[in-house]
Amino acid sequence: MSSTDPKSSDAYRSGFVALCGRPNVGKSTLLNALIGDRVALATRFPQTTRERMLGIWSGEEFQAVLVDTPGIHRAKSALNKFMVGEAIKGARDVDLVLMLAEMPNIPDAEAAAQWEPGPGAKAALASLVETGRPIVLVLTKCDMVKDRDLVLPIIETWQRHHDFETVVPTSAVKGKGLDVLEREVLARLPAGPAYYDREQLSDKDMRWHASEIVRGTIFAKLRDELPYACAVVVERYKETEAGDRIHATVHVDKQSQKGMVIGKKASMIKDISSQARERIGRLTGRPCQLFLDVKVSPGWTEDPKQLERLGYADHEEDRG
Ligand SMILES: Nc1nc2c(ncn2[C@@H]2O[C@H](COP(=O)(O)OP(=O)(O)OP(=O)(O)O)[C@@H](O)[C@H]2O)c(=O)[nH]1
Ligand SMILES: [Mg+2]
Repeated sequence: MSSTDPKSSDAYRSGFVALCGRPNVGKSTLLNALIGDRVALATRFPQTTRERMLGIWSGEEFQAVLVDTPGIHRAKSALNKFMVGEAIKGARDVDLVLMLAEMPNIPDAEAAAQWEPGPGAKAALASLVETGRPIVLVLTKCDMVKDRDLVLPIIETWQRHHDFETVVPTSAVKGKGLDVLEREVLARLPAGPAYYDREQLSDKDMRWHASEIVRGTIFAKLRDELPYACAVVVERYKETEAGDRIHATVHVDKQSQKGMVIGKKASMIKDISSQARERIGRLTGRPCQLFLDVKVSPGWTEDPKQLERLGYADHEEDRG
């Protein structure tokens, strides 16, 4: 490596940065906005992210390995307990935690002065403080507030709850505040070489992304009818000259849900398949053939053995 290579230069900074917070606050959307590609599944439904995923954010002088985590919430089922466990583990060994909290939708200055974070947000903060890592508070969805003057009192209230490194108001969908966030993150990364190739965007392989894309497509089309009932397992993924051939199984909880996923004259499953195929193709840059099977796996979200079989297993990752 030559001395002009930024990877070997002393000025180069790198580290792990966790994105944590309550479900649906915009963690995955922010990760996608920072790295400039839709690698993490982000939907309007809470508890979309189920496992930790690394998004690799490389700039000219830094590489921040972003750890997308599931939302922190009071978990009941085995699946949800697994998800919250993933979130806390995601925050444990990082250089910096970004705690994301939604900018509250408040009408006026009086309401802003009286606003307090809810019990769920306070509990999420408490579990992050316990990790002992430095925490930057990121206020998300600031495009939703009409009056910018309402942001300051919210920042001040949050600061009474914890001595945050700093607080950054953002809007991932409008790209606002991301340059400030970049500076604040960069200032807190230790000097060091890149952990990953700078072209790489995530630590997961296409098999994993394909299953997430199919799950996301099902969420978008059927989520109101199919709450948390589906898991997608890619059985075979073959790359050929003509494109990728993917066989996947959609696992649902009940027989009636199988009917919904398949639809009348298989119209729903065909729709899901063609949309997912297109999105997978966009990510790989190659055409793709997708074959979906639907299987009933009763009670899978409650059964640790089935969870493991469907890919939700506790696998500790080494750093770097
Ligand atoms: N208006 C607005 N909506 C946003 C912004 N960021 C995220 N959202 C929306 O918030 C919803 C949740 O976004 P996600 O990124 O999936 O949230 P998450 O925190 O990863 O959610 P879980 O993985 O379920 O915990 C989606 O509908 C996003 O489009 C933003 O900056 N502004
Ligand atoms: Mg998410």
